[in-house]
Amino acid sequence: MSNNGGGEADLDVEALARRYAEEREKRLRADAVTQYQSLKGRFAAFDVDPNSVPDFQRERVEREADVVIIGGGFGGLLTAVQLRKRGVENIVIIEKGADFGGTWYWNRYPGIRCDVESYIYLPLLEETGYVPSEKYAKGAEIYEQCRLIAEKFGLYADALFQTLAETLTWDNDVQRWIVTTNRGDRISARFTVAATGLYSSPKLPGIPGIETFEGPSFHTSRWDYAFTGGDADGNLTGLQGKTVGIIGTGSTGIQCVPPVAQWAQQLYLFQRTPASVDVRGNGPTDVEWFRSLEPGWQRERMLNFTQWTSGLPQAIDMVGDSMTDLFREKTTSAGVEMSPEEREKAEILKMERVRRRIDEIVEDKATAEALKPYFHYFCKRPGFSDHYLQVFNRPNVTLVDTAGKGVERVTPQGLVVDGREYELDCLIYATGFDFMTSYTRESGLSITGRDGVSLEEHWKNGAHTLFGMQTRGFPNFFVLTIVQAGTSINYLHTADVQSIYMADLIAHCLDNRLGTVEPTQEAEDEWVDLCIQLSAERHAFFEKCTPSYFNFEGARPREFELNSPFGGGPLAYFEYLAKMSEEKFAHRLEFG
Ligand code: N01
Repeated sequence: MSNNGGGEADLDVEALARRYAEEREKRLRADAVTQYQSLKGRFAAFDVDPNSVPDFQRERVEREADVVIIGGGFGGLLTAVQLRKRGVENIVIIEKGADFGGTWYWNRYPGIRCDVESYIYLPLLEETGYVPSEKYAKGAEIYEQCRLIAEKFGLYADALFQTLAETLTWDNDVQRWIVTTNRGDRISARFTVAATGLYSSPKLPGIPGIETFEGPSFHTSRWDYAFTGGDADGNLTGLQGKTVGIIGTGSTGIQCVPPVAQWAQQLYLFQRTPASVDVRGNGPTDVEWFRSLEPGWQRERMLNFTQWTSGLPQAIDMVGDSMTDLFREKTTSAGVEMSPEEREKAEILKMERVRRRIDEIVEDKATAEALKPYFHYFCKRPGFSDHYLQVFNRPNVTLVDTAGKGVERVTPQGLVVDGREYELDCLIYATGFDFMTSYTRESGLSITGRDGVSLEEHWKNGAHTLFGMQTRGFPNFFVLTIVQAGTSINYLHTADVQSIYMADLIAHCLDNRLGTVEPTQEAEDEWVDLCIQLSAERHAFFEKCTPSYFNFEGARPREFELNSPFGGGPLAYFEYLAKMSEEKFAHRLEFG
C-alpha cells in the first residue's frame, strides 16, 4: 500500500502492538485513580478562585422555584435556555464561580483555545448571532459567548454566584427538592438539574513531598496571573528570568507550554506520557461565508461532525479538520458505518503520521524520540497544535521525560526525576481533573432521594440510570454527565441534545400538572443492562490502552462497566432521546 507520509508499506503492525503493550505496562500502577488528590484539605489553597469577587456578600435566599440548576457552564446554560424557550420562567441557577461559563470561566491559562471547531462548539450561535473570530476560538471568546447567552435569555437575574449547593433533599410529602447552599440559602424546587460539569474537579498528582515546595505553585485551571503577569494572550512578564516547571502534557499542557516557553528564562516540561499532537490549522472566520449559512446550519454541522468522528462517513465533511480526517480515506460509501477493521487501520495510520510529524519538526533526535506517543489514537484525548512541538527547538526549553514513571519527588526547591533535582522558581500542575470516578466526590453534592437514600449509597457500586440522566428513587432529579450517556467528541452536541430532552420532559410535567417523574424500574434495568452489554467492546479496547482518566488509569474497578459512557455511541443515544420526546414520554417513565 502507498506511503503517503504515514502509509502502511513500512509499518510492522505486530511490532507496533508489542510496543504499545510495553508502554502500557511501564505506566500501570497499583494505586491507579487513587494516585491523585483533590484540591481539598491541605491542598484547599490550590482551589481558591483567582477571578472571584473578594469578600463577596449577599442576603441569604429563601424561595420557591420550578427548577434549580446547579452549575452555570454549558450544561446548565443550555438547560436554562431550553426551559425558557418552553415558557418555564421560575429558574434558579447556583454557580460556584463568579459568573457563567463553567470550564471557560475556570480555565484561563495562557494559550487556551477549544480543540473543537468554534462553529460547532460555541453554543447557540444562531440564537445570539455571534460570529466566532476564528475556526478554533480562544477561551475568552467562548466565555463571552456564555455570558452573551445568559444576558439574552435573562439568566443573570436569578443566578446565585460564588455559591456552592451543598444538600439536595427530596421531600416526598410536598414533592419538592429542598436545596441548601454554603451561604445559608434554602430553595424549594419542583425539579433539580445537577449540571456540575465534566472537568470541574481539578486534581493534583500524589507525588511524595508535594506539600513541601516553597515557590509559587498552582493548577492550570486556577492560573495565577498575579505571579506570571499577562493574560491568556501571553505577555507573561512575571516569568522573565524565572525557571519554570510544568507537569503534564495533556490537552492543557500542550496549550500552555508555548506561551510559558516564550517568557520564562528556562522551562522544564515534565512528561510521563507523550501526547499525540496533530496539525491545528487555525484561521480567521470568513464572515461572508458565515453570514450566508441557512437557518438550522449549526445543528446540521454538529451532526455531520459527530457522524464523521463516529466512523459514519458522509458525502461531505463540513468541518474538515484533523479530527474528521481520521476516517476520510474511507472505503465504505457515504452513510455506511465503517467496519472495526477499517477504523483500526485508519487509527494506526493516523498515529504513524503523528509520530512522523515530530521527526519533521523537532531537531534534537533524542527529544523527538521521547515525544513520540505509542498508544492507540483514541486511548487519550488527541491534541492539536502548530506551536507545541516547535518549542523543543528553543534553547530555553528542556523536556524531562520520566520514562513513564512520573515525577519521583517534590522538594522545597523543585522536582526530582531519576535522582536529579531540577530547581524551580515556579511549579505549574497541568495534571487534569477527576473524571467519572464518583459523582458525589466530583460534584461535592450530598443528594438524598425518596426514603432517605443517598445517591452516594445508591450508586456505590456504579451508576444506575435511564439515559445517564435520571435514576429511580430520585424523582424530578436530572444529572448531566456522560456516564451511561452517548457522547460526541464535541461535548456541546451531547449537552445540546440532553438539554432539549430534559426541558421537553420538565415542560411536559409542568404543562400536564404531573407532580413527579422518574424511570420505571424496568426501563432503568434495561438501560443498565444495555450499557453493560455494549461496554464489552469498549473494555476490550481500553484494556490495551496506556493508563489515563479514560480507562481509570488502567485498572478495571467493579463499577467500570457502569460508570462509562453509553457504548452504543452518540448517534444511537441521540435517537433514543428524540424518540422519547416525539412519543410524548409514553414509555419508560413513571409519573406521579
Ligand atoms: O489533563 P489530562 P488536561 N508525573 O488528564 C500528567 C479537556 N481539555 O487538563 O498521561 C508526571 O489529559 C499526565 O500524564 P499521563 C480534554 O478533554 C480540552 O490536559 O497520565 N506527569 C498527563 O500528561 C482533556 O482530555 C482542551 O502519563 C503526570 C497530565 O498530567 C481534559 O480536558 C484543553 C503525573 C494530565 O493530563 C483534561 O486535559 C484542555 C505525574 N505524577 C483540556 N500525574 C481543549 O479543548 C499526572 N501527570 C483544547
